[in-house]
Amino acid sequence: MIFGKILRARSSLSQEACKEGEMIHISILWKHRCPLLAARWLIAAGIFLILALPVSRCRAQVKFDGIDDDCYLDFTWTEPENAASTLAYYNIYLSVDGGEFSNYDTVSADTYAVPGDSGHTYKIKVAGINSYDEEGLHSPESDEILCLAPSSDTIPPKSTDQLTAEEWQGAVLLTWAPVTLDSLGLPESVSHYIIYRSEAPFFSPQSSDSIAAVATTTYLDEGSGIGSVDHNSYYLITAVDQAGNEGQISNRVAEYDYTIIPNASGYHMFSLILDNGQIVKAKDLGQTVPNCTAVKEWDSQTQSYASLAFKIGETWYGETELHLGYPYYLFVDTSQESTWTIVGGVGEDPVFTLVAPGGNGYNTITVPLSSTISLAKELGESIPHCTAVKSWDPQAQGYVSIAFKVGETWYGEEAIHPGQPYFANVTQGGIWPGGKIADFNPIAFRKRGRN
Ligand SMILES: [Ca+2]
Ligand SMILES: [Ca+2]
Repeated sequence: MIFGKILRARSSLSQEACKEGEMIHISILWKHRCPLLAARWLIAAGIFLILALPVSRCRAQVKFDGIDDDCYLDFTWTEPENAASTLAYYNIYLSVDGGEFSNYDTVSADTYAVPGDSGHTYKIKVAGINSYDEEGLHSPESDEILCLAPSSDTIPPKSTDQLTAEEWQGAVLLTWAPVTLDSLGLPESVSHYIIYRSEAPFFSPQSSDSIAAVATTTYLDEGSGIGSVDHNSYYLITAVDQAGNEGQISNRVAEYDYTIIPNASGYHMFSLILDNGQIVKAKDLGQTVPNCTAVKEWDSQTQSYASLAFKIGETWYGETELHLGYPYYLFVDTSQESTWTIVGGVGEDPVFTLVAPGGNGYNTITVPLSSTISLAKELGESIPHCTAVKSWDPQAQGYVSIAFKVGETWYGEEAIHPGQPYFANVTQGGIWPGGKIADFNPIAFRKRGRN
């Protein structure tokens, strides 16, 4: 698709305008490549010229022509209706960078393409020549046209940290603020945005990850993994300017699903793995999960469960602030299998302070989205002073041992999934992951999601 833009034109001349003879309109066509295709563009100011020729009646009809994808300035004018009998050709006079006009070329057509060099300005005027080689009056000068070739803009657009995601009718609706500056903070003309999707949370976008290019600031992905616990979709976008420079990546957003199994009544263990900006307190989480009536957490200091929120009638109670990335237990009463989907911002990895009151203690953890751990025994091995790892079985309403240590050897071949909660026993206090206390700021984390 090619875009051409006419800056100024007049499609017909009034009879009054044709006082002293015959006049011809000249217009310039300003054109550039389709932004979606690529790189070149010309910034131009329009012109229109009136040309006197030794021919008869004036009935101008402006014709626009020359839409293509190169770096040419196409001037177009209209031959008077009765000029054909006397008009032989036109002289083209060209001025570069405000210099003197010189006879640049001749043309028998009523259009002429001046090859433009980036950063230079061009003006033309034309004069008709009749069959006796007599030159008519020169037309007025065109406006000055600045040519900006593709190579002149090498500064990519700024990245956005304003990408948000929400669920909309079973699809992921992405929304972002328009990018209006380049990476230097100067005004930028963005041509389009590229949307990338991957099942790897912290993927580096490749062209194969791009799922769409849009000029708008929203995108609805109907091919997301919503509803599938085995396929979760992670997104980021980039902005591309008119010259084809692609900016740095945006913040990341995602969808993530947990299975709700049919249970007479029982707890599920979910992690608040994404930030949708709306689940802040315990009661918010309870309200979000279908058929949920209570929210608890594991208190590792006392080695017991603590109630955080509950529902009485239709009213939820529970003002405790939750921690993004942390596991919670949700009491769900449903006879149908379903999924709980959370859609929102991907934050920094949570960090867990593990405790061992009396020299032994269980702690709840979430395997971070950035984790590359794939087996339960590797998870156990990565946790300082860990001796056993369990997962919650909502069907049995109990824990299942998935990894344990005998002597110095870890056993446990079960697959581990980022974003999933686990129960780990330690014999001394420690920090996981990372081995040091990270600067985890739940508020900053929250800002990355949807506001
Ligand atoms: Ca730019
Ligand atoms: Ca999914």
